[in-house]
Amino acid sequence: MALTSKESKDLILKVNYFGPSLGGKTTNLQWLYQLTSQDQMTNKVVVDANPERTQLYELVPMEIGNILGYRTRVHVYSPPGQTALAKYRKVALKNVDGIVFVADSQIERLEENIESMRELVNMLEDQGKDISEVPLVIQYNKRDLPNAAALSDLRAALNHYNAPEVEGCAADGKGVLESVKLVSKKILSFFKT
Ligand SMILES: Nc1nc2c(ncn2[C@@H]2O[C@H](COP(=O)(O)OP(=O)(O)OP(=O)(O)O)[C@@H](O)[C@H]2O)c(=O)[nH]1
Ligand SMILES: [Mg+2]
Repeated sequence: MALTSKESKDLILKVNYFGPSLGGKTTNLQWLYQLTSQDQMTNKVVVDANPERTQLYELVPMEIGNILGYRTRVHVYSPPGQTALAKYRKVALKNVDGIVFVADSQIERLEENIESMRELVNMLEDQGKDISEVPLVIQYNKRDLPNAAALSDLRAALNHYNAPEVEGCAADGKGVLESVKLVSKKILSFFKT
């Protein structure tokens, strides 16, 4: 969490979308970009050059209003999920305030979800953080697909942290705003205490 200056009372929350490649992180950000009206947009969005799979990261800066007297903005990052691009995920996790883990609900991707969650835990540990102390929301995405695993199975495999959960279909914008709102709320509740 960055206080840009005490005098101006600007607060910037850094939220990172994490999860296996092709799970729907960029799709979430595309919706956030669409849903954020121009006057809430604090800066130009950074869009990755590759439309298919993220190579570096995307960023959507959003203004969420005045909270506790602070002009509060959320910078939402989506790094690449491809296994080979772990170094960019690691960089994007620096000084993170909150995480939305985007799981791919498809049954055949269960292992990749687990592996991605394991990587997240380890990367946070490398920063001296315990995942259970980081504001986390788990979005079970692609609920529209016929091969989606049962929620109870996904929960048992991924949510060992009592994290709030969202059922998503990011392709249709479902669960997108709810996820970012939930994680912002969690971050701010930590801030207040
Ligand atoms: N059926 C379905 N398809 C989805 C959903 N969300 C995303 N997709 C599709 O899944 C594909 C991958 O989505 P991306 O948002 O690019 O995935 P990503 O997690 O950013 O992938 P990386 O950048 O490689 O990490 C795209 O073709 C999306 O249209 C969903 O809820 N349902
Ligand atoms: Mg992406």
